[in-house]
Amino acid sequence: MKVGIIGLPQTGKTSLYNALTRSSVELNKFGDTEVHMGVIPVPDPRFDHAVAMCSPKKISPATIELTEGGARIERGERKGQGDKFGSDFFANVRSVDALLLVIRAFEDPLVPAPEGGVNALREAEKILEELLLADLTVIEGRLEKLEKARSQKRQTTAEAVEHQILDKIKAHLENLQPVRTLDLTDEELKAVRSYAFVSGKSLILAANIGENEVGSEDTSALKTLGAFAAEQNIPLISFCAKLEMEVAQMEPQEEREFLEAMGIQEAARDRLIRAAYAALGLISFFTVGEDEVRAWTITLGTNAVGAAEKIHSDLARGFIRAELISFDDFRVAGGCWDEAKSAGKMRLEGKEYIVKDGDILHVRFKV
Ligand SMILES: Nc1nc2c(ncn2[C@@H]2O[C@H](COP(=O)(O)OP(=O)(O)OP(=O)(O)O)[C@@H](O)[C@H]2O)c(=O)[nH]1
Ligand SMILES: [Mg+2]
Repeated sequence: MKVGIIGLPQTGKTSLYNALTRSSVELNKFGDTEVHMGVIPVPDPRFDHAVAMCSPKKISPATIELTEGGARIERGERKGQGDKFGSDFFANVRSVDALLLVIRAFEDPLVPAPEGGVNALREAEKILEELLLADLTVIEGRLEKLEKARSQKRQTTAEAVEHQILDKIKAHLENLQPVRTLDLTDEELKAVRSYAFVSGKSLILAANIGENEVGSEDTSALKTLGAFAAEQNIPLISFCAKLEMEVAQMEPQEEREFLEAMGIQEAARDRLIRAAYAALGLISFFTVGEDEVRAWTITLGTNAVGAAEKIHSDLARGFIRAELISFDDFRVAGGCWDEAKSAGKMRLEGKEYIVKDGDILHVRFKV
């Protein structure tokens, strides 16, 4: 899964990137247009439990690929100009599955604020609108070509279908609704997948709050943003990027103590990753053994063959049965696969079985 961090200048995007990936990319490097990319393991206590029980030679947790930076927004130089979104603003996130939108909610006289001051709600609304506009621009450009072809009676059947779907999406966008909320059939989705509409991606709002607000996150600004997010059905998470960046450099023990002292229940790293999983409707299943304990990411509702396919296409092609232990049974049995199996916790499931979050699978197959 790929996640892209976006947001206005000086909102804490790079700080958040550093916190999530435990890196130390330099902040405030003037004119930095570099794209940063990092792979982070998905924290999962069930996975840790399986590793402890199986002591495998190899450990492969689920991962998220994170990108940040590269997009240019020019700060309006004169009053009233506002921020200008370059055409490349969303270019770097076309290929991601989910967007992490950083909203500035911290006051700091040393960090240049947007025109009109810090206003989390206005900022969120602004970017959401930019997402819609970016998609509209793409659609209008394409529709112009399609219309020309139609008027010259040289439109293919595929183009006619595409034309119809784009008209539908355009109307939706013009109603200020993101592609994300438009009900499209699988076929329609397939026909326009290559556009990678930015307003069609899963979205998570990440409010970057000040150090002094940590632990008492009921400020009126956050409440207003929260109400907006709820109304738009967008998950919202608040954190302090500056602190989280420091936390990410600590040893686990030190980190726990620091978070506790600050009144932070759980590092933003863990909360954000979980939110991204949930927003994308993703779950994990595991394969366990002495050689490797591995977490696999699938979408909610994937059946046993689909899960097998994830591991290897041969497993799906020659699928016979899935040997399966639910995570709760696995935990109760103690030990690794063999112990749970001896305890009578293993079941056999067919192709159509819908894999549950945390299931432990072993695919019987023959090719
Ligand atoms: N007080 C405070 N300052 C922060 C916080 N998060 C980031 N900053 C500061 O804000 C400035 C910008 O942070 P970055 O992480 O570089 O923000 P950015 O969005 O990557 O900025 P650009 O790349 O310039 O768009 C830095 O000086 C940070 O130290 C925060 O939670 N509190
Ligand atoms: Mg930056």
